[in-house]
Amino acid sequence: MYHDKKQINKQFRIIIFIMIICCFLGCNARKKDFSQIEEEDRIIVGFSQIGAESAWRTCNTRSVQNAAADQGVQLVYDNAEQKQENQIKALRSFIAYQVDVIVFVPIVTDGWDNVLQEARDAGIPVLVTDRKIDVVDQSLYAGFIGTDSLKEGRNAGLFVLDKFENKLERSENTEEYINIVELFGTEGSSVALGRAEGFREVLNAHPNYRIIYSKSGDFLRSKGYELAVEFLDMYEDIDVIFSHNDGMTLGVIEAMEEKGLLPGTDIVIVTIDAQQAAIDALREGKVNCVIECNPKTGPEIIKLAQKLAAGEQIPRLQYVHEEVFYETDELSLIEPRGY
Ligand code: GYE
Repeated sequence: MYHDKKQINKQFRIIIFIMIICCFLGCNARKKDFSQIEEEDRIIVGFSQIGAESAWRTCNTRSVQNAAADQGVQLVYDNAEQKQENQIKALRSFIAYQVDVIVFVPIVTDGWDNVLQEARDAGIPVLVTDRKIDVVDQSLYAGFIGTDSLKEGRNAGLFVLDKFENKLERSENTEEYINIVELFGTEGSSVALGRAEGFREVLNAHPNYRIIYSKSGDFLRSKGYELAVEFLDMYEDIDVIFSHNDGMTLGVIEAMEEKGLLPGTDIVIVTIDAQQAAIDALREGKVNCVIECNPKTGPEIIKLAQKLAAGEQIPRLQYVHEEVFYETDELSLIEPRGY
């Protein structure tokens, strides 16, 4: 009986698969990874990734793809090219295809309630990773695994306090301010909101620290460069740049050097991700603090997806291990980053 049901289910999936292919071929949809024909009894995971905007992101994607291959899990991957509407389309195609589990990186926190309700109605468990979501009914997803952006922001604030406390203590002038520029990540993303909140939580207790400029560079190097050109023209007395990711920081360094400024010396820079280029900049004295945001979550993600496919419970909230790299550390000991 069970085998007949499974056979019917498989036939149904193949019919759906053919219909989806015809649909996508017909409407010239974005490339999707439905190319692999379902193999008997392999878990099928639909993975909706937001894009390829940074070295962090491409490493994260590679980590999930490699882990799925290592575990014999069939991964149906979709690159949303930075658009939430593409993610929602992908989730709906995963539901139509009746994947066993959905794993997705929500580009922003809001707007997921309806599609997650559809996934639940279809009996498909959902694992949220990297960025968090705000939904009315928390049971619409099984759990979250990713990085603690609030802690990343706090660590950035603590570094800035430590870096400038002596300067302020020596100063007679109680009106002396530490002027901070913030390069914000993607508007509405939980990681940018968390980093900003954690940073402010630490500095709000110290009135001599003020954020004089904060704009979104969308985690993109090109926008980091554009914003740097703007704020370096606007302000002469910037003490600190707090950048939500290394990609934007690399754009800032480029703009500063074009103006003859010394990044890491003329202006202190604290940045998040810890991609190799940022560690190299730390070693060159071009940035002063690099906060790790670990993209290599693939093995843990696939392990959790396998649990969900087996009908098991998973932790609601799981943070991955992260470090902070300071200019005063023994930097030769940092392992190659791999991204
Ligand atoms: O910091 C950035 C990427 O969501 C933690 O997104 C991720 C962030 C990361 O583009 O480089």
